[in-house]
Amino acid sequence: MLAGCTAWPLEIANAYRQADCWRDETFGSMLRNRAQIYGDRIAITSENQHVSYRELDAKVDQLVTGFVNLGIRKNDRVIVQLPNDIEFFQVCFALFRLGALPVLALPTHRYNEISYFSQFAGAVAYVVPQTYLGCDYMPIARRVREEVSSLQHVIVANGYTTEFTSLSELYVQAQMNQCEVKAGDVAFFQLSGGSTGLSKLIPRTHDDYIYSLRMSNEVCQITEESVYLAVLPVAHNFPLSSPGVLGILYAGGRVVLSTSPSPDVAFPLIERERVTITAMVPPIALIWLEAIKTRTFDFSSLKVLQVGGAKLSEESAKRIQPAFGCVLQQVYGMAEGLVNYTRLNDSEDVIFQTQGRPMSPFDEIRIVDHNDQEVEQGEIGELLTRGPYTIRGYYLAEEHNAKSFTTDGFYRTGDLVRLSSEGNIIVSGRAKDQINRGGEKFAAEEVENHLLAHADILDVAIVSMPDAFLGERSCAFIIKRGQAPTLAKIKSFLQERGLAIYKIPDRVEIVDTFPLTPLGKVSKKALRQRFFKQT
Ligand code: J2J
Repeated sequence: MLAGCTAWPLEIANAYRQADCWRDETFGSMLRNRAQIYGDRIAITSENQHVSYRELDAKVDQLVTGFVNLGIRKNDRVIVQLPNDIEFFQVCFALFRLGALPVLALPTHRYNEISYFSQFAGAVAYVVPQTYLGCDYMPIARRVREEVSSLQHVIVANGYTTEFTSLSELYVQAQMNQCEVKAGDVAFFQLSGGSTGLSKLIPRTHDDYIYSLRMSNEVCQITEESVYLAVLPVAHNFPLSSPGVLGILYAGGRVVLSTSPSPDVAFPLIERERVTITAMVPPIALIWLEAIKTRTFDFSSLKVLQVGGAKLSEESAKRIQPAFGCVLQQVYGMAEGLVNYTRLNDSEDVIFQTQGRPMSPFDEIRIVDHNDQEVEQGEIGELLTRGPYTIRGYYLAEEHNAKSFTTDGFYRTGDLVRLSSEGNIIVSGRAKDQINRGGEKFAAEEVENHLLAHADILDVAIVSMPDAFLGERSCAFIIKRGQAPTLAKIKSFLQERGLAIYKIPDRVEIVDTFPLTPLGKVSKKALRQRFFKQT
């Protein structure tokens, strides 16, 4: 495995192979094979563009040659920051086929995140749109290109550039490129939500990720007749793999990409494209539930509406089926691996009240107390997990890995959960110092560190506060040094530092002191209790 990654122990890897979890398949060979089977069937639709399996495969070959001509090689890291567009998949599959490693940044990331990922990963290239949703990415690209010595190429995906390389120029006549990619190799990096400092890089192998697609397809009953509408940003693990775009391509189905989750865009797509399954975070489900009250669309093709990424309230869960006439599936997953689903034929109680159960019989879960002892059935504890598609360590993070994984390889999810009597997981809270703002996650510490650089701030604690729409928003408790900084000042300060907008606090409270835990650490729990009704 790539240096800096933690491999599964040999005997366990062999067991996963023998159990037919890992089938020695790579993304490159998977696409080739699907192109042979499904040929001219449409693989992906995006606005007025359609690409068939055969065309996708051919474009990917052209791009492999274009990347090789640029000097991109096996194991090179490439930051990919592309919106929901066919090009996202052409770029990723070309890198997969070449054995180069995409680092999947989100379109909402800004200078601060891109600069860090590029530096940390030692990236050689950055693939980015010129502009998207009002953001001009070129100043970010310019600065990162200047500051990160490993970064040799900025590849611009839409628009015209003389300054950088245009992606369109890299579709050249395909040559036979000898790229030896093994199924056990890392295929790409996902990003963690982060609990301390910046996001960690999550190495996912061809073997483990493809297994997760196969299991997801089985649980979600995906076939070549399935039509998946991607409304969430496809770089995110949920719309990418649960079963997401890649699951659908694995099954020979059809993907429809939406650049926005807005009902104005998504509802007509469901009707026109006869969408059978789509996935969203709870705030989008709430928007859809409101929008459907006043509009009539033919949703008769829609069989499954998945909600995950953050906790869905029981009250909202109950409204899905009557409003859309399809089954609700709750999905509790993580980019590190483990994905839990409610099953399509589960009872209403299970679908409304739980976040489902692991998708693979080889997923191992433990729910433990502070001393890593398993709690009694039904009690709340931290969820630990390991299995055939859950990583054994973050990339280049030895110290952090010692805290995030047990010595016997279980990943500490940082989620507080309990098991229902039938063995379904109910997410009940969080042990990690993270904010989950409607599915967008970040470590409180990352933002705290930025704010500590502000001249008027002596100390700061970022805390989640309950919110009816997003589930949570963030509040910065500040002990001031000079003048009390206002929310507007904090916002522009963080924006100037190039922080993604979703990480900017929604509220600022000036306090004199912080409540402390018996060990003398800031008690965020006490802060939350003092200021907000719920904890
Ligand atoms: C409560 N909390 C949830 C849920 C995730 C499928 C679906 C989601 C993700 C994802 C994913 C939750 N209820 N239904 O990768 O493949 C919180 C937990 C978890 C963290 C992981 C997938 N679903 N969460 O959201 O890596 O705290 O993955 O540990 O972005 O989101 O976040 P992420």
